[in-house]
This record gives sequence, C-alpha cells and structure tokens, in this order.
Amino acid sequence: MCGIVGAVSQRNIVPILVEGLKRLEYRGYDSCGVAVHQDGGLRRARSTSRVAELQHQAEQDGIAAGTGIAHTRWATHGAPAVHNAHPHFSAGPNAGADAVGRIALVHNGIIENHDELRAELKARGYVFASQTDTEVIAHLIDHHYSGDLLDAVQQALPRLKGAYAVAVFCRDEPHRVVAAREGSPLVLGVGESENFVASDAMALAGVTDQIVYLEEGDVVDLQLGRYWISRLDTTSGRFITVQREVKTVHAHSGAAELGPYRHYMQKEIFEQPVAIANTLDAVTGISPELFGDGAWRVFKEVDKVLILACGTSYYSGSTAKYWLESIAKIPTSVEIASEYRYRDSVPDPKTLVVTISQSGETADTIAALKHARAQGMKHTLTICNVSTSAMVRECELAYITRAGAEIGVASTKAFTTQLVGLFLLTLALAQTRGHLSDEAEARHLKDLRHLPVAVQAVLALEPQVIAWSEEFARKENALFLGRGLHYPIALEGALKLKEISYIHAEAYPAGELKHGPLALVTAEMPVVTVAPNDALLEKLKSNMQEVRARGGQLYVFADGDTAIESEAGLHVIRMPEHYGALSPILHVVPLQLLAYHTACARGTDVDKPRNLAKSVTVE
Ligand code: HGA
Repeated sequence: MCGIVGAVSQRNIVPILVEGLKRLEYRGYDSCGVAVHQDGGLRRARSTSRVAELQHQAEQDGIAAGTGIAHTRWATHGAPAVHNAHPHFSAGPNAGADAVGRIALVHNGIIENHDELRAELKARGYVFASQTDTEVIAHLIDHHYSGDLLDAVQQALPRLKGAYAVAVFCRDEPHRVVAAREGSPLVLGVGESENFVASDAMALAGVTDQIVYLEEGDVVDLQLGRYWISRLDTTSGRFITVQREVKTVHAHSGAAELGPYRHYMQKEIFEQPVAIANTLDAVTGISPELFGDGAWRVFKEVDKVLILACGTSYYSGSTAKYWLESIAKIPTSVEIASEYRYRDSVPDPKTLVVTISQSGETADTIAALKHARAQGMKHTLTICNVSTSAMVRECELAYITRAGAEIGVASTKAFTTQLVGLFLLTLALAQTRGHLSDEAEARHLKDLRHLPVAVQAVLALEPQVIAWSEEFARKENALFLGRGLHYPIALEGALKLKEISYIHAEAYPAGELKHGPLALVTAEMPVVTVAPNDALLEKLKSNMQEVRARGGQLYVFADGDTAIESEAGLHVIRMPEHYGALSPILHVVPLQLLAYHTACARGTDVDKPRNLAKSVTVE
C-alpha cells in the first residue's frame, strides 16, 4: 500500500519516479500522482487510473525536471478522487485562486489531529482543496516557511500526531527535497551526484543500491550530490545531525516476470515448493541459534509465547499455537495486533513476543510489538520475509523466510514459509525445554526436507480443483470447516476466498457447527471441509453427517487413508499423503487454488482485489 518516490538530480527524473511507482504498484492503490519543479514553479499530474495512465498524462503535459516526488495512494481520509490524490500543493493564505503553489508534498500514513490543524490553518486563511488529512501537512509547512525548507519541515513535524512518511519540495528551492518518517517506512537512496527517497528500496532497484534505512523520527535533506539526516534531540529540543550507515542492498524488482502463469498469485502458489526449500536452505539441524545470537539464553528465560499478527499471518500464528503447546509444551496465546495494542492486558516479562509479517512493515503489528515492549516484555522475535524491514530491525531475534517477493495481494507462499519458520521455532523451543529427543529431531527434519516434494504433489491436484471452482463461482456464500490444527487452515481458506472472489465465506471449528452456523446450511451452501487423517477424524465425519442430513453440499479435501468416498452431495479430492504435524502446510494449498480459480471464473482482479492493499503500512 502507499508508495512514495522522490528525487533530486540533474537529469529528468520523471521516468525514474514513474518506474519506482510501477515497482510498488502491486501493493494496491486507488490513485497516483507526480509533481516536479519545472520552469520556476510546481507542476503535477494526478490520476485515479493506473500508473501507466499517469505516465501518459505526464508525457503529454511535458512534465519533466530534475526535482520531484511521486505517490500511489490508498485512501484513508477522503474518497479516491483526483483532487484527493497526492502530491498536494500549498500556496499560502494570500496566494489567490490562480496561484500554482509553493509547497508540494506526498504522505503515507494518517494524521490523527488533522481536524484540529485544519481548523487552525483555515483560521489563518488557508484554503483546502481536498478532504485528506495529508493536506494539512502541506499548509503547515507553508505556514512555517521563510526561505529554508528543512527548517519549515522541522518546525511543522512536532505538531503532527499519528504516522507519516513524507517527501516535500518547494518552489523557491529548486534542487532540494526534504523527507521524514515517523511510523511509516522510508529509505534514502544515495546516487552519484543525485539522491532519492522511497517508501521501499524496491522502488529504487536499478537506480541505486546504496540505501540508508531511515529511523523513526529521522528527517533527511536531499540536495544534488549531498544529504544530511537530522532528528529531534529531546534533551535540547533541537534537531541535531546524525549519521546512518549506507548499506548495499540488492533490492529485487517488484516487476517479476509472470512466466507461464496468468496471475502473480498463481505463480506464487506454484513457487511454494521452492520457497519452502529456500526457507529451509540453511537449516542443518535444530538449534535456537537459527533465530540469532543469544537465542538460547532468551529461550531459556521465557515460559510463555505471545504471537502478534494480522490477517493471514494471524492464521499462521494460530496454527503455530497448536504446535507450540503440543510439541514444545509452552503456553501460547495469539492476538490480532490491532486489538492487542489497545487493550489492557497482563504483561509478563517471561514472555517471548513473536511478531509475524510478510513485509515487516505492517503498521499494527509494529505498534503491537512496541506496546508489548513498553509493558516490559523485552524478548522479541519476528518471522518475516524481508530482512531489511522495520520489524527485523526492531526485534531481538528473527527468522527470515525466503519466499521471495510476493506480488499478489492475497498471501500464499509467505503463509506457508511462515509456517515453516514457526515449526522450526517450535522445535527449537522444544529442544531448549527438554522436549525434543534426537530421534524426534531427526524425524521432524526429514519431514521438513520432504515438504517441497509433498507440496509439489498437492499442486498436481489443480485440474480437480478447477472443476470445483466452476460450481463455487456461482455461489455467494461458503462455509469452511476444520478441527484442531486445521481449524486455522479453514480460516485461511475462507479468507482467501473472500479476498479475491468476493464470495462471503466463514470458517468454523467443525464442532461448533451445531451451535449456530448449521442454520445456514441448505442445498445452496457449499461446505468446504479440511479432513486430515488425524485423531479428530471420526469427530469430523460426524460433523459432515450433520451437514449432509440438512442437504448441504460437502467439498472435502481428505487424506488418502480417511475412507471418505464421493457420493451424492459429497465431493472428495484426495490429498496425496498424510503429513502428521506438518499437514496444515499441505492442506492450505488446495484451498489457495480453490480461491484462485473461483476468482478467475468470476473474472475479478485477482492480484489486486478491490479495496485491499499489500503491506498495510497504515493503522
Ligand atoms: N491518509 C492519507 C494517506 C494515505 C496513504 O498512506 N495512502 O497511500 C490519505 O488518505 O490520502
């Protein structure tokens, strides 16, 4: 979600800005824009269409210059409309209706005190052209401007409450962009006699690999071939210059090739064997050190696990709870990050706080992590797919999944590799706590190593799933059932279906059926059932009977040896093998395929489902 790219150069940077936006496009957005310093003033193009259309518009209007900023917006305040798209301009209270503007600004995040600031600025004579919270920042900087943009930004920022990454330039200073972050990601890209900012290093792939990860509260002043980073020193109340390490980052391009696939989501589902193999690549045995230096000491100190996550990551955490309690015998709770961060909870310093995030930039999860730490829980670990992300930098320990760039908004390979990371965590905690014999370790490792082959065999079920998806595409509702370890898999299957096909889907632990949702079951209701051959199989079969007795249509993903056979109203796809504790990693794959092919049959925008965005960097 939300992309920022900015540059100060001597060459025309519009192609770089547009290309940067394209690399971030997969994250989802509803409008986009670019502004440059040209012919002594500010010029911009904005669109509620795709970045390609913005590019066309900018070319047609002859927008070309060496200093500029660009943005993809995912609206939080104000409708997705051209007048709300960034960059926003401020022209000062007495500029008059024809004034072209003095300050240009793009923003990711949310300004919580925008109402108060808007009232204040209106009273000073500022006229608002949008309904966004962002516009107050542009006017506020304009209000403080008296010839030095950095100074104006530094004066304005302490007035803002909420989260932001901003990039701004001024009509009166042609070769300067000032950017700042607090709660939203931002990097500085250092080039040869030119400098860049972006909300993700991926936007600068091919432009520069010299990256500074700006820290919370950093303000960067970019000029031609020079930059300074400053931050507020709370003791003196002044901004002081700080040094940050420049890292060489080989950021992958977001524009990965689709190859033979129709959509990135399909490609990513099929990449899972490789993603899992890569995630396990460095694992030669189980040890706490897989999670970083000092992990053994931390694992010895903790006697509880608290998992914090959102969306699909919450379901990988929910699956891990079953593993952690049954294998590592450690009490585990899983909380939705946006709930945990605001509720009164009972902190326990002997808790290992585990955050899960594909991007490592999920705003709610980062805030929940900080909340846990502020409550005295200092032991933190993240399972994350981006080694350079804020989450990895914030946590004491980490396991980096190697899923590669995930472009489709609906997460697939990030989920299964998270499960691999969480299973390794379970084994490492079990070992530290004396619950992992050498024999059990060897058995689990063997199963883990065989996983890519096992997932490949499940992917071969695609033609059978396609046949079902034709039926599903005609439905408006679906129920998903699972039990135990596979209940979170049912939840994930329902989430996938609703995200991309827009079919209303609910998941229940199968034993709950008779306590309410059975009332929904008719011949029109497809009931997807995850049926591994585990200790709960007989119970699950009884739950399936409850559905059959009410005329419901069952679609069952059954392990080979479950003796569940197809009959009228009972459709079965047989899974190639039963996989014990790791079975959820196999069982989620056909559910991903079902959602994908159902969405294709309904003709939705699979990789960019409506209203959703990738890496949710706003609260
Ligand atoms: N709150 C601002 C910016 C939202 C955002 O980060 N978009 O990418 C708005 O609604 O415009």
